[in-house]
Amino acid sequence: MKRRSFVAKSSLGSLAALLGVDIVYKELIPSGYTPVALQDSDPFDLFSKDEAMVVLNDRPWNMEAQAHLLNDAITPNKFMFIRNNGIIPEEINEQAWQLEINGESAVAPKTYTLNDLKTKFKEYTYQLTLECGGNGRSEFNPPAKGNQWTIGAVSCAEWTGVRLKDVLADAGIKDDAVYIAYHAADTHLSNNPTKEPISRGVPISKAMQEETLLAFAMNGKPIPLVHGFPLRLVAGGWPASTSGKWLNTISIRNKVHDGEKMGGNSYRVPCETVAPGETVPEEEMCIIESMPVKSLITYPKSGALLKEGKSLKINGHAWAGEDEVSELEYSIDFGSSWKSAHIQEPKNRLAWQHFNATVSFPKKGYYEIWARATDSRGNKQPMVLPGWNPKGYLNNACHRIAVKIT
Ligand SMILES: Nc1nc2c(c(=O)[nH]1)N[C@H]1C(S)=C(S)[C@@H](COP(=O)(O)O)O[C@H]1N2
Ligand SMILES: [Mo]
Repeated sequence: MKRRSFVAKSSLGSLAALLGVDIVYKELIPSGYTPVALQDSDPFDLFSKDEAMVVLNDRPWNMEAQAHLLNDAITPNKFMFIRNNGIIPEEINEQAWQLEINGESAVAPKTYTLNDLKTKFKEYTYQLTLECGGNGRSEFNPPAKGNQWTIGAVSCAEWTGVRLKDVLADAGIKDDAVYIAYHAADTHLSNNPTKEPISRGVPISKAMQEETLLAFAMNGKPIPLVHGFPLRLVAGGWPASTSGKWLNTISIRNKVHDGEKMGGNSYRVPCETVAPGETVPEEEMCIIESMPVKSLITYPKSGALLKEGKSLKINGHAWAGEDEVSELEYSIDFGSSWKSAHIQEPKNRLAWQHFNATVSFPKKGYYEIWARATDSRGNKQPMVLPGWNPKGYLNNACHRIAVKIT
Protein backbone atom coordinates (compact mmCIF):
# COMPACT_ATOMS: atom_id res chain seq x y z
CA MET A 1 0.00 0.00 0.00
CA LYS A 2 2.90 2.28 0.74
CA ARG A 3 4.15 1.61 -2.78
CA ARG A 4 0.84 2.53 -4.34
CA SER A 5 0.74 5.93 -2.65
CA PHE A 6 4.07 6.82 -4.28
CA VAL A 7 2.43 6.40 -7.63
CA ALA A 8 -0.69 8.34 -6.69
CA LYS A 9 1.28 11.33 -5.47
CA SER A 10 3.58 11.49 -8.47
CA SER A 11 3.15 13.49 -11.59
CA LEU A 12 1.16 11.45 -14.10
CA GLY A 13 3.15 13.04 -16.88
CA SER A 14 6.47 11.58 -15.84
CA LEU A 15 4.88 8.20 -15.18
CA ALA A 16 3.46 8.31 -18.69
CA ALA A 17 6.98 8.93 -19.92
CA LEU A 18 8.01 5.78 -18.12
CA LEU A 19 5.25 3.81 -19.86
CA GLY A 20 6.98 4.74 -23.09
CA VAL A 21 3.88 6.02 -24.86
CA ASP A 22 1.66 9.05 -24.55
CA ILE A 23 -1.51 8.67 -22.49
CA VAL A 24 -3.78 10.15 -25.15
CA TYR A 25 -6.58 11.51 -22.97
CA LYS A 26 -4.36 12.27 -20.01
CA GLU A 27 -5.98 15.65 -19.36
CA LEU A 28 -9.29 13.83 -18.86
CA ILE A 29 -7.99 11.47 -16.15
CA PRO A 30 -9.93 12.23 -12.95
CA SER A 31 -7.66 13.67 -10.27
CA GLY A 32 -6.25 11.00 -7.98
CA TYR A 33 -6.96 8.20 -10.48
CA THR A 34 -3.99 6.03 -11.44
CA PRO A 35 -4.18 4.39 -14.91
CA VAL A 36 -4.47 0.60 -14.73
CA ALA A 37 -1.11 -0.02 -16.36
CA LEU A 38 0.52 2.02 -13.63
CA GLN A 39 -1.52 0.78 -10.68
CA ASP A 40 0.75 -2.14 -10.01
CA SER A 41 3.91 -0.21 -10.69
CA ASP A 42 6.12 0.86 -7.90
CA PRO A 43 9.16 3.11 -8.03
CA PHE A 44 11.50 0.11 -7.91
CA ASP A 45 9.86 -1.37 -11.01
CA LEU A 46 9.58 1.96 -12.75
CA PHE A 47 13.26 2.72 -12.44
CA SER A 48 14.50 -0.91 -12.51
CA LYS A 49 15.87 -0.54 -8.99
CA ASP A 50 16.48 -3.22 -6.42
CA GLU A 51 13.77 -3.43 -3.73
CA ALA A 52 16.40 -2.81 -1.06
CA MET A 53 16.98 0.73 -2.33
CA VAL A 54 15.56 3.39 -0.02
CA VAL A 55 13.12 6.04 -1.29
CA LEU A 56 13.77 9.42 0.36
CA ASN A 57 11.29 11.46 -1.64
CA ASP A 58 8.77 10.82 -4.40
CA ARG A 59 8.35 14.37 -5.68
CA PRO A 60 10.91 14.73 -6.99
CA TRP A 61 12.15 11.13 -6.97
CA ASN A 62 15.15 10.54 -4.74
CA MET A 63 16.42 7.11 -3.83
CA GLU A 64 19.61 5.89 -2.18
CA ALA A 65 21.54 2.64 -1.86
CA GLN A 66 22.66 0.92 1.33
CA ALA A 67 26.37 0.25 1.82
CA HIS A 68 26.19 -3.50 1.17
CA LEU A 69 24.31 -2.92 -2.11
CA LEU A 70 27.33 -1.06 -3.47
CA ASN A 71 29.66 -4.05 -3.33
CA ASP A 72 30.06 -4.39 -7.12
CA ALA A 73 33.24 -2.99 -8.66
CA ILE A 74 31.08 -1.08 -11.16
CA THR A 75 27.71 0.07 -9.87
CA PRO A 76 24.85 -1.54 -11.82
CA ASN A 77 21.76 0.54 -12.54
CA LYS A 78 19.66 -1.29 -9.94
CA PHE A 79 21.88 -0.03 -7.12
CA MET A 80 22.53 3.47 -8.41
CA PHE A 81 21.07 6.31 -6.34
CA ILE A 82 18.60 8.72 -7.92
CA ARG A 83 18.74 12.44 -7.27
CA ASN A 84 16.24 14.61 -9.09
CA ASN A 85 15.63 18.30 -8.48
CA GLY A 86 12.64 18.51 -10.82
CA ILE A 87 10.33 16.38 -12.94
CA ILE A 88 11.81 13.78 -15.30
CA PRO A 89 11.25 14.92 -18.90
CA GLU A 90 8.44 13.33 -20.91
CA GLU A 91 8.44 11.98 -24.43
CA ILE A 92 12.11 12.01 -25.24
CA ASN A 93 12.74 11.67 -28.96
CA GLU A 94 16.25 10.36 -29.38
CA GLN A 95 16.30 11.00 -33.14
CA ALA A 96 15.35 14.65 -32.72
CA TRP A 97 17.49 15.30 -29.63
CA GLN A 98 19.90 18.19 -30.03
CA LEU A 99 22.74 19.59 -28.03
CA GLU A 100 23.23 23.31 -28.48
CA ILE A 101 26.55 24.93 -27.64
CA ASN A 102 26.08 28.65 -27.00
CA GLY A 103 27.00 31.39 -24.52
CA GLU A 104 29.00 34.64 -24.34
CA SER A 105 32.26 32.79 -24.91
CA ALA A 106 31.09 30.56 -27.77
CA VAL A 107 32.34 31.69 -31.18
CA ALA A 108 28.80 31.15 -32.53
CA PRO A 109 25.91 28.95 -31.43
CA LYS A 110 26.14 25.46 -32.88
CA THR A 111 23.93 22.40 -32.59
CA TYR A 112 24.69 18.69 -32.76
CA THR A 113 22.35 15.75 -33.04
CA LEU A 114 23.19 12.63 -31.05
CA ASN A 115 24.27 11.07 -34.31
CA ASP A 116 26.64 14.01 -34.97
CA LEU A 117 28.23 13.51 -31.58
CA LYS A 118 28.59 9.77 -32.11
CA THR A 119 30.02 10.00 -35.62
CA LYS A 120 32.16 13.18 -35.56
CA PHE A 121 34.05 12.55 -32.34
CA LYS A 122 36.11 9.79 -30.82
CA GLU A 123 34.38 7.72 -28.16
CA TYR A 124 35.84 7.11 -24.68
CA THR A 125 34.78 4.97 -21.72
CA TYR A 126 35.70 5.73 -18.11
CA GLN A 127 34.59 4.54 -14.70
CA LEU A 128 33.56 7.73 -12.93
CA THR A 129 32.63 8.24 -9.29
CA LEU A 130 29.55 10.40 -8.83
CA GLU A 131 28.68 11.39 -5.30
CA CYS A 132 25.92 13.80 -4.34
CA GLY A 133 27.33 16.80 -2.46
CA GLY A 134 24.72 16.12 0.23
CA ASN A 135 25.61 12.45 0.77
CA GLY A 136 25.82 11.97 4.57
CA ARG A 137 23.65 15.03 5.28
CA SER A 138 21.46 13.11 7.76
CA GLU A 139 24.20 13.15 10.39
CA PHE A 140 24.69 16.90 10.72
CA ASN A 141 23.61 18.74 13.81
CA PRO A 142 21.93 21.20 13.80
CA PRO A 143 20.17 19.30 10.99
CA ALA A 144 20.33 20.57 7.45
CA LYS A 145 17.23 20.67 5.24
CA GLY A 146 17.15 18.56 2.11
CA ASN A 147 17.15 14.87 1.31
CA GLN A 148 18.39 13.04 4.38
CA TRP A 149 21.04 10.98 2.59
CA THR A 150 22.89 8.51 4.78
CA ILE A 151 25.78 6.93 2.88
CA GLY A 152 24.14 5.72 -0.32
CA ALA A 153 24.25 8.70 -2.69
CA VAL A 154 27.38 7.56 -4.48
CA SER A 155 28.01 5.41 -7.55
CA CYS A 156 30.80 4.44 -9.88
CA ALA A 157 29.45 3.36 -13.25
CA GLU A 158 31.16 3.01 -16.59
CA TRP A 159 30.26 5.99 -18.77
CA THR A 160 30.73 6.11 -22.53
CA GLY A 161 30.59 9.21 -24.65
CA VAL A 162 32.66 11.88 -26.31
CA ARG A 163 35.00 14.33 -24.63
CA LEU A 164 33.43 17.69 -23.88
CA LYS A 165 36.75 19.32 -24.81
CA ASP A 166 36.61 17.85 -28.32
CA VAL A 167 33.11 19.18 -28.86
CA LEU A 168 33.99 22.60 -27.44
CA ALA A 169 37.02 22.78 -29.73
CA ASP A 170 34.84 21.91 -32.72
CA ALA A 171 32.19 24.47 -31.77
CA GLY A 172 34.74 27.21 -31.14
CA ILE A 173 35.49 28.75 -27.79
CA LYS A 174 36.69 32.28 -27.07
CA ASP A 175 39.73 33.14 -24.92
CA ASP A 176 37.64 34.77 -22.21
CA ALA A 177 35.79 31.53 -21.36
CA VAL A 178 35.61 30.92 -17.60
CA TYR A 179 32.91 28.32 -16.99
CA ILE A 180 30.61 25.94 -18.82
CA ALA A 181 26.98 25.61 -17.79
CA TYR A 182 24.48 22.88 -18.49
CA HIS A 183 20.80 23.25 -19.29
CA ALA A 184 18.52 20.25 -19.41
CA ALA A 185 15.07 19.02 -20.34
CA ASP A 186 13.67 18.29 -16.89
CA THR A 187 11.00 20.67 -15.62
CA HIS A 188 10.58 22.67 -12.44
CA LEU A 189 8.38 21.19 -9.69
CA SER A 190 6.09 24.21 -10.04
CA ASN A 191 5.54 23.30 -13.72
CA ASN A 192 6.55 26.88 -14.54
CA PRO A 193 8.28 26.48 -17.93
CA THR A 194 10.45 29.58 -17.39
CA LYS A 195 12.04 28.07 -14.27
CA GLU A 196 14.83 25.49 -14.37
CA PRO A 197 15.10 22.89 -11.58
CA ILE A 198 18.89 23.05 -11.74
CA SER A 199 21.54 24.48 -14.07
CA ARG A 200 25.07 24.11 -12.84
CA GLY A 201 28.44 23.60 -14.46
CA VAL A 202 32.18 23.51 -14.00
CA PRO A 203 35.17 25.83 -14.62
CA ILE A 204 36.77 25.56 -18.06
CA SER A 205 39.75 23.69 -16.60
CA LYS A 206 37.45 20.87 -15.43
CA ALA A 207 35.48 20.96 -18.69
CA MET A 208 38.74 20.41 -20.58
CA GLN A 209 39.79 17.28 -18.67
CA GLU A 210 39.99 14.08 -20.69
CA GLU A 211 37.46 12.32 -18.44
CA THR A 212 34.77 15.01 -18.68
CA LEU A 213 32.26 13.39 -21.00
CA LEU A 214 29.12 14.05 -22.94
CA ALA A 215 27.88 10.54 -22.27
CA PHE A 216 25.24 8.59 -24.14
CA ALA A 217 25.83 5.18 -22.51
CA MET A 218 26.12 3.85 -19.00
CA ASN A 219 27.48 0.37 -18.28
CA GLY A 220 27.44 -0.41 -21.99
CA LYS A 221 23.77 0.45 -22.60
CA PRO A 222 21.82 3.62 -23.36
CA ILE A 223 21.61 5.68 -20.15
CA PRO A 224 18.48 4.76 -18.13
CA LEU A 225 15.84 7.50 -18.36
CA VAL A 226 16.14 8.48 -14.71
CA HIS A 227 19.92 8.90 -15.03
CA GLY A 228 19.77 11.29 -17.97
CA PHE A 229 18.79 9.55 -21.22
CA PRO A 230 19.70 10.30 -23.95
CA LEU A 231 22.65 12.58 -23.11
CA ARG A 232 24.43 13.49 -19.92
CA LEU A 233 27.35 15.63 -18.87
CA VAL A 234 29.58 13.56 -16.58
CA ALA A 235 32.20 15.31 -14.45
CA GLY A 236 33.60 12.61 -12.14
CA GLY A 237 35.05 13.48 -8.74
CA TRP A 238 32.99 16.67 -8.40
CA PRO A 239 29.61 16.95 -6.68
CA ALA A 240 27.31 14.92 -8.91
CA SER A 241 25.12 18.03 -9.25
CA THR A 242 27.65 19.20 -11.86
CA SER A 243 26.81 16.17 -14.03
CA GLY A 244 23.71 17.43 -15.83
CA LYS A 245 21.19 14.78 -16.91
CA TRP A 246 18.91 15.12 -19.99
CA LEU A 247 21.46 17.55 -21.38
CA ASN A 248 20.32 19.79 -24.23
CA THR A 249 22.52 22.87 -23.90
CA ILE A 250 26.05 23.73 -22.87
CA SER A 251 26.64 27.47 -22.45
CA ILE A 252 30.22 28.68 -22.51
CA ARG A 253 30.22 31.49 -19.97
CA ASN A 254 32.61 34.41 -19.61
CA LYS A 255 31.96 34.42 -15.84
CA VAL A 256 31.21 31.88 -13.14
CA HIS A 257 27.84 30.41 -14.13
CA ASP A 258 24.94 32.02 -12.29
CA GLY A 259 22.26 29.41 -13.04
CA GLU A 260 19.78 27.71 -10.72
CA LYS A 261 21.49 26.24 -7.61
CA MET A 262 24.82 27.99 -8.24
CA GLY A 263 24.29 30.71 -5.59
CA GLY A 264 23.26 31.15 -1.95
CA ASN A 265 23.78 28.03 0.10
CA SER A 266 23.29 25.64 -2.84
CA TYR A 267 26.30 23.38 -3.36
CA ARG A 268 28.37 25.96 -1.52
CA VAL A 269 30.06 25.74 1.86
CA PRO A 270 31.65 28.36 4.13
CA CYS A 271 35.11 29.18 2.71
CA GLU A 272 36.42 29.07 6.30
CA THR A 273 35.19 26.74 9.07
CA VAL A 274 32.21 28.10 11.04
CA ALA A 275 30.51 27.13 14.32
CA PRO A 276 27.54 24.74 13.91
CA GLY A 277 24.35 26.70 13.23
CA GLU A 278 26.14 29.95 12.40
CA THR A 279 24.67 32.25 9.74
CA VAL A 280 27.20 32.66 6.98
CA PRO A 281 27.16 35.75 4.72
CA GLU A 282 26.77 34.96 1.00
CA GLU A 283 30.22 36.34 0.09
CA GLU A 284 31.85 33.93 2.55
CA MET A 285 30.40 30.88 0.79
CA CYS A 286 32.53 28.97 -1.76
CA ILE A 287 31.38 26.64 -4.56
CA ILE A 288 32.18 22.97 -3.86
CA GLU A 289 34.69 21.65 -6.39
CA SER A 290 36.54 18.33 -5.93
CA MET A 291 34.81 16.02 -3.43
CA PRO A 292 36.73 15.01 -0.27
CA VAL A 293 38.39 11.65 0.45
CA LYS A 294 35.90 8.98 1.53
CA SER A 295 35.34 5.23 1.72
CA LEU A 296 32.63 2.65 2.21
CA ILE A 297 32.75 -0.89 3.61
CA THR A 298 30.48 -2.80 1.23
CA TYR A 299 31.07 -6.30 2.59
CA PRO A 300 29.92 -7.66 4.95
CA LYS A 301 26.60 -6.00 5.63
CA SER A 302 26.52 -4.23 8.98
CA GLY A 303 25.29 -6.65 11.66
CA ALA A 304 27.31 -9.63 10.46
CA LEU A 305 27.70 -12.56 12.86
CA LEU A 306 30.91 -14.55 13.02
CA LYS A 307 32.07 -17.57 15.00
CA GLU A 308 34.90 -17.02 17.46
CA GLY A 309 38.32 -17.85 16.03
CA LYS A 310 37.32 -17.16 12.42
CA SER A 311 38.72 -14.22 10.49
CA LEU A 312 36.57 -11.93 8.39
CA LYS A 313 37.31 -10.77 4.86
CA ILE A 314 36.06 -7.22 4.35
CA ASN A 315 36.00 -5.16 1.19
CA GLY A 316 34.82 -1.83 -0.12
CA HIS A 317 35.70 1.22 -2.19
CA ALA A 318 37.49 4.50 -1.55
CA TRP A 319 37.61 7.68 -3.62
CA ALA A 320 39.04 11.18 -3.29
CA GLY A 321 37.46 13.55 -5.80
CA GLU A 322 40.14 14.72 -8.23
CA ASP A 323 42.79 13.02 -6.18
CA GLU A 324 43.77 9.39 -5.62
CA VAL A 325 43.47 7.34 -2.46
CA SER A 326 46.92 6.31 -1.25
CA GLU A 327 46.01 4.44 1.93
CA LEU A 328 43.05 2.64 3.48
CA GLU A 329 43.14 1.72 7.13
CA TYR A 330 40.62 -0.04 9.33
CA SER A 331 40.09 -0.09 13.07
CA ILE A 332 38.22 -2.56 15.29
CA ASP A 333 38.75 -0.54 18.49
CA PHE A 334 36.77 2.63 17.77
CA GLY A 335 39.68 4.36 16.12
CA SER A 336 42.36 3.86 18.80
CA SER A 337 44.56 1.82 16.49
CA TRP A 338 44.57 1.26 12.74
CA LYS A 339 45.81 -1.42 10.36
CA SER A 340 46.37 -1.10 6.64
CA ALA A 341 44.07 -2.75 4.12
CA HIS A 342 45.09 -3.57 0.57
CA ILE A 343 43.99 -0.81 -1.80
CA GLN A 344 43.99 -1.18 -5.59
CA GLU A 345 44.90 1.42 -8.18
CA PRO A 346 41.91 3.06 -9.85
CA LYS A 347 40.88 1.65 -13.25
CA ASN A 348 41.30 5.20 -14.57
CA ARG A 349 41.55 8.66 -13.01
CA LEU A 350 38.35 9.58 -11.10
CA ALA A 351 37.25 5.95 -10.63
CA TRP A 352 36.78 4.63 -7.13
CA GLN A 353 39.37 2.17 -5.80
CA HIS A 354 38.68 -1.20 -4.24
CA PHE A 355 40.10 -2.32 -0.91
CA ASN A 356 40.10 -5.55 1.05
CA ALA A 357 41.50 -6.85 4.31
CA THR A 358 41.31 -9.93 6.50
CA VAL A 359 40.27 -8.92 9.98
CA SER A 360 40.70 -10.98 13.14
CA PHE A 361 39.14 -10.36 16.53
CA PRO A 362 40.70 -11.11 19.95
CA LYS A 363 37.59 -12.57 21.63
CA LYS A 364 33.77 -12.86 21.61
CA GLY A 365 31.68 -9.72 21.68
CA TYR A 366 30.48 -6.67 19.79
CA TYR A 367 32.86 -4.84 17.49
CA GLU A 368 32.70 -2.07 14.96
CA ILE A 369 34.89 -1.96 11.90
CA TRP A 370 35.75 1.56 10.86
CA ALA A 371 37.39 2.39 7.55
CA ARG A 372 39.51 5.48 6.93
CA ALA A 373 40.98 6.55 3.61
CA THR A 374 43.86 8.96 3.06
CA ASP A 375 44.34 10.84 -0.22
CA SER A 376 47.68 11.37 -1.94
CA ARG A 377 48.06 14.79 -0.31
CA GLY A 378 47.73 13.25 3.16
CA ASN A 379 44.13 14.28 3.89
CA LYS A 380 42.43 11.66 6.06
CA GLN A 381 38.72 11.10 6.57
CA PRO A 382 37.57 12.49 9.92
CA MET A 383 36.51 9.82 12.43
CA VAL A 384 33.30 11.69 13.20
CA LEU A 385 31.66 14.67 11.49
CA PRO A 386 33.66 17.19 9.45
CA GLY A 387 32.91 20.93 9.53
CA TRP A 388 29.26 21.91 9.77
CA ASN A 389 27.78 23.88 6.88
CA PRO A 390 24.28 25.27 6.32
CA LYS A 391 23.13 22.69 3.75
CA GLY A 392 24.93 19.66 5.18
CA TYR A 393 27.37 18.95 2.36
CA LEU A 394 30.66 17.01 2.29
CA ASN A 395 30.17 14.62 5.19
CA ASN A 396 33.12 12.31 4.66
CA ALA A 397 33.22 10.80 8.15
CA CYS A 398 34.53 7.24 8.47
CA HIS A 399 32.05 4.54 7.56
CA ARG A 400 31.48 1.86 10.18
CA ILE A 401 29.79 -1.52 10.35
CA ALA A 402 28.78 -3.63 13.36
CA VAL A 403 30.07 -7.19 13.77
CA LYS A 404 29.24 -9.70 16.52
CA ILE A 405 31.63 -12.53 17.36
CA THR A 406 29.73 -15.43 18.97
N1 LIG B 1 19.06 17.85 -15.37
C1 LIG B 1 19.39 17.49 -14.12
N2 LIG B 1 20.63 17.02 -13.88
C2 LIG B 1 20.97 16.64 -12.64
C3 LIG B 1 20.06 16.74 -11.56
C4 LIG B 1 18.74 17.21 -11.85
O1 LIG B 1 17.87 17.31 -10.99
N3 LIG B 1 18.45 17.57 -13.15
N4 LIG B 1 20.46 16.41 -10.28
C5 LIG B 1 21.89 16.50 -10.02
C6 LIG B 1 22.29 15.98 -8.74
S1 LIG B 1 22.07 17.03 -7.41
C7 LIG B 1 22.89 14.76 -8.59
S2 LIG B 1 23.48 14.25 -7.09
C8 LIG B 1 23.03 13.86 -9.74
C9 LIG B 1 22.36 12.52 -9.47
O2 LIG B 1 22.57 11.64 -10.52
P1 LIG B 1 21.81 10.25 -10.61
O3 LIG B 1 20.35 10.49 -10.30
O4 LIG B 1 22.03 9.75 -11.98
O5 LIG B 1 22.43 9.35 -9.58
O6 LIG B 1 22.49 14.39 -10.95
C10 LIG B 1 22.68 15.77 -11.12
N5 LIG B 1 22.23 16.16 -12.42
MO1 LIG C 1 23.23 16.10 -5.60
